[in-house]
This record gives sequence, structure tokens and C-alpha cells, in this order.
Amino acid sequence: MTKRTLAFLTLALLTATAASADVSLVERKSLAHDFPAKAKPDHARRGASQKATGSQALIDNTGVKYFINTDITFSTSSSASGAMSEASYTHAVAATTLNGGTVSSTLNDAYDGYNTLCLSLNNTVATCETDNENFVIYNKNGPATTECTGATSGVNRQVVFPVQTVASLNVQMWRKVFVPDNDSFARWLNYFKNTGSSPVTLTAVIANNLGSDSNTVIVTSSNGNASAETTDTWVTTFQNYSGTTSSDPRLGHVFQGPGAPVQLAGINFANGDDNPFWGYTFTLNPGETKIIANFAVVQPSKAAAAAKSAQLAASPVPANALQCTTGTEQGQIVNFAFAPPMPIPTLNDAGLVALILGLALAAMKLLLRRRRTA
Ligand SMILES: [Ca+2]
Ligand SMILES: [Ca+2]
Ligand SMILES: [Ca+2]
Repeated sequence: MTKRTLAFLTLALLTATAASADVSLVERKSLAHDFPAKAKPDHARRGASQKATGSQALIDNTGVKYFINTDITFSTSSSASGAMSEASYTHAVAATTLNGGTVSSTLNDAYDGYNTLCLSLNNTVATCETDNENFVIYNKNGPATTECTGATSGVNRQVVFPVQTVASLNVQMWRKVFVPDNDSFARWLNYFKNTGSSPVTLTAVIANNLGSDSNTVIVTSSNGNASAETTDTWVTTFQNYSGTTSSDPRLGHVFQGPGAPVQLAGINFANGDDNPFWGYTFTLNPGETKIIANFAVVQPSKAAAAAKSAQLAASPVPANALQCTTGTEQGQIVNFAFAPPMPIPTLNDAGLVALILGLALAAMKLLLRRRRTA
């Protein structure tokens, strides 16, 4: 190999590295601009406000139909926009019985109002109430749109809710609700953005009304006991047997993943109480967006509800649970831990500069050695 050839190869290597780094920078920029399309309120087009309750229905791959509230215009503490009015099977399933057998039943009445988002203005995790000035409920903010077509169903799998501004905190919040067509669960992404110039500490509370009513029973939780604690990543519940059967599906409530930077700040979940709530406290720097994710599980047996909940709370988060999210969004989710993304090298990275210098040095050494042996 001649000196000229070696010099050319070194130059080509440096040029190629610089070019690939440029592409990475462009990709990063486009990801940083990711922001949901705002849907403009169009109340005139809508009829009675109640029509929007459960108006967006999505069915998962086991036939569970989730009824998602959109454009709710009345005051409510558990049936607001982005919450679910109900989840029920579209066909009969083998539901487990008290005696350990199964009965064919179209289980229904999972929810009377599930996963309403409330901002607690005094940073306490408490019951979200419509007439309480300490809460701002995500609600009354216009219709939703959909995105992310499912490969199996050909139907958009994610409902995107509009931005709601909380002016007193300089905070914007919005939500996305996803139901897969290749798996069985529902997922909420709750977004919070600090539009002000100083850090702000928020407490987000999730309010619920279960279909199991006063017969709500906690079956088990991630640490194996039948009580909900802030260290639990999930809890399962069901409507207690009437005789030997229960007509409601068995439910999983997935709050967080192990080792995540933001964990539950409080949880209130007790037998006989169909209004469990839980909450998270976190700080947003100016311009920062963070996401609190929740998963819901609907199954025909207690064992299946626990297994699916454990799967969704696993670390790292399973790929199916991340469908219809961008890398930027995954980085913004703070209550589930993700494997750190592969670093994208740039020309500013000290490591890459060292690598280029090392390669150049090696090429020069080779040149010198060739000269000496020539
Ligand atoms: Ca019920
Ligand atoms: Ca209820
Ligand atoms: Ca527990």
C-alpha cells in the first residue's frame, strides 16, 4: 500500500465518521420537536355532554372492549376525559369460580369510571373532588384525535387528548390512551410540561370508580400480600363471589416499574372501597416534560390478572407495552425504568474524538513503519 493510498483511506474514514455524526444530530433534533397535535375544541358539533362518555371504544386481542371518555363537558371526579367508563368482554370467556373450576361468562362492568387524572395543587395525594379547589381535573378540554394504526386491526390504537393549561402553575397537561391489537391491556400516558421559567413540583393523582363497588377485594400485589403499598408496582382486584361466581372481570392496576426515578407518593386502596386512588410527586424544570404511565389489566382469572400485571411492571418494560411511543416519550416516562438508550455519538463526544485521533495516530505509525522497512 502506498503512502498516498493510506492517507486517502484515513481521510475517507474521518469524512465518513463526521457524516454519520451529522445525521445523528439531525435525527436528535427532529425527535426533540415531537409534540402532540392539538385538537381544537368544537363544542358546537357535539350534542348532549353525556354522549362523550365511553365514546371511543377499542378492543384488545382477547376481546376486551375499553370505553374511553372523550370531550367530557360535565364535572366529574372519576369519569373525566381520558378515563374509561367501562371495560367488558365482547364474548364469553372461561371465568374462574370459587370452587376452582370455570364457568362460561361474558364478564363485564370492570369500571364505573377509571383513571381520571387530577392535579393536586397542595401536593398531597388525596381523594380527587370536583368541588375542591385543591384539585384541577383533566377535563372539559375538547375532543380527542387518534393515531398509530395497528398492524392486525388496521384501526388507530391510540387516543390523543388535547392540552389543558394550568395557568397558576405554568403547566400544560395532556393524555394518550393506548389499547393494543396484539396484546391485552390498556395504557395511559399522562404528560406534564413546565412552560414557566422556574422549577415546579407537581402531584398527579389518579382517581377511580371500580365496577366491583362495595364488593371490591384486593387479591394480591407485587410483593405477594393482599394490601396496596407505595412500594407495590401493581395490585389485582375482583368483585367478590356471589355464590360461587363473579360476573366482573379480574383486574390489574399497574402503577410503576421497579427502580424508576418517580415512585408512588401515596396510595389508597382497600377492600370494600371501589374508589381507590394513587399519586405521584415530581419536579419539572423550565421547559421540561415528564410522563406518568399507568397500565390496566382485564382478565378472566385472578392468576391471569396477576401474571399480566407482573409482565407489564417488569424491568425492562416489555416491547409490546411501548408500542406507539417515540424514543423521546420513553425517555420522558419517569415512573417506569428503561434500559438506557444506545448513546448516539456526535463530534462533541470526547470518546469519538479520542477514537479518531487514535485511528489517525495508528495510520501515521503504519506509514512510518512502512517507510523504515522500505
Ligand atoms: Ca360489578
Ligand atoms: Ca362503582
Ligand atoms: Ca402489597
